[in-house]
Amino acid sequence: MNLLIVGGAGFIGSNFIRHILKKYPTYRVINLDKLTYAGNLNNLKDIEGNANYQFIKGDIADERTVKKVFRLNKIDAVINYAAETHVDRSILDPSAFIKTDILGTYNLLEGIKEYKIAKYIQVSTDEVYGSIEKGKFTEESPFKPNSPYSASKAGGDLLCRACVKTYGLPIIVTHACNCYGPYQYPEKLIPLFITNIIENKKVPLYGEGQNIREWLYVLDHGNATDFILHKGKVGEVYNIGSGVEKQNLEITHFILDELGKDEAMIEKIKDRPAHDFRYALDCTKLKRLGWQSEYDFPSALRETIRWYLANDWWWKPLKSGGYLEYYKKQYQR
Ligand code: NAD
Ligand code: TDX
Repeated sequence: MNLLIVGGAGFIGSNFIRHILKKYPTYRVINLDKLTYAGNLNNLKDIEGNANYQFIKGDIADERTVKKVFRLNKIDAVINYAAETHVDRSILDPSAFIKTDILGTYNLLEGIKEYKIAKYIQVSTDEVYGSIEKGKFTEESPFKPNSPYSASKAGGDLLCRACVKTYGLPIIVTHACNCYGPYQYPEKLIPLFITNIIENKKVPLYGEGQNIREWLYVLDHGNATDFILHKGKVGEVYNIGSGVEKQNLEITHFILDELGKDEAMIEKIKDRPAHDFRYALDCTKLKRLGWQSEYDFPSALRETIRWYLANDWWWKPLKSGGYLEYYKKQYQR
């Protein structure tokens, strides 16, 4: 199979490419990525020389770039990981989110229509459903996005829905919960807190740290996407979750304990605007199809902490740009 992976130099996409090349030695992977601040060829250093792997630098918001990739390559399936993904950045400057997550998705959909691609997976998030105090979101839950990030993702997802209904395009949309694991940019909760503590810096916890997220190991996200690529039904939507719900404060204590530090390292800061209280996914549909998660939370988070301890060559340069300090200042009490 010839796979076009879009946004494969980021966190989830790079872990997925590694998984695919290892599990399916006959598959060929093209990785189309703009290499934004979050795209990093160091994420794929170990497979650079693999004969079945090719990297193309390009922006999906540019129609000509996308058309050229479809025209010049034989592609059986497309998986779209490319997005601007950080909620805090979307609050400070939404423009790139609109361009990539909506217009970029549109350009890819035009490509699969014109070149009659057999399968397209739109990798999306639980955040499009909004926040839920009790119970879980199903695939039928309405979209109620609260941040410019989730609104942009919802826009891309709705274009997918429209293309299924209007043109019968072979699209599957997935909504996953929060992921963690190796190669996650150190701006998201788990890698930011691990690397700050390793550097003996305080960790900026929004509000009282009561907000709840459902946490999925990145390799489980990869297993699920692999499963959906081969067994998922086109035109369908699938939630991908773990059932593991944790308050941010619990996550913070877990990391502090593992790294031998105490709560003196926590700095409670002003809350994120429109901070969603809780996300939780009902994954009955995907489980009925036969998928189940393989990794348990404490072991996988411990493994993640060990990875960041062993790989400061990877994350130290990413923390030196000053951007993290800049946007944290916007939230100070
Ligand atoms: P990431 O920010 O680590 O990586 C995004 C990648 O997309 C980067 O390599 C970047 O260079 C690339 N990209 C951005 N704009 C582009 C453009 N215009 N053209 C081409 N490439 C571009 O993101 P991630 O955490 O790996 O998330 C991947 C996908 O999964 C996203 O669509 C995100 O919404 C979704 N998702 C993420 C999570 C999570 O917890 N991280 C959970 C659910 C869903
Ligand atoms: O410094 C911080 N302090 C803090 O308290 C950061 C970065 C986060 N938080 C809180 C906010 C959230 O309640 O931790 C929780 C997780 O925050 P993020 O890591 O920013 O993730 P979230 O906002 O939940 O969105 C993530 O999950 C779904 C990803 O960034 C999205 O790309 C994905 O779609």
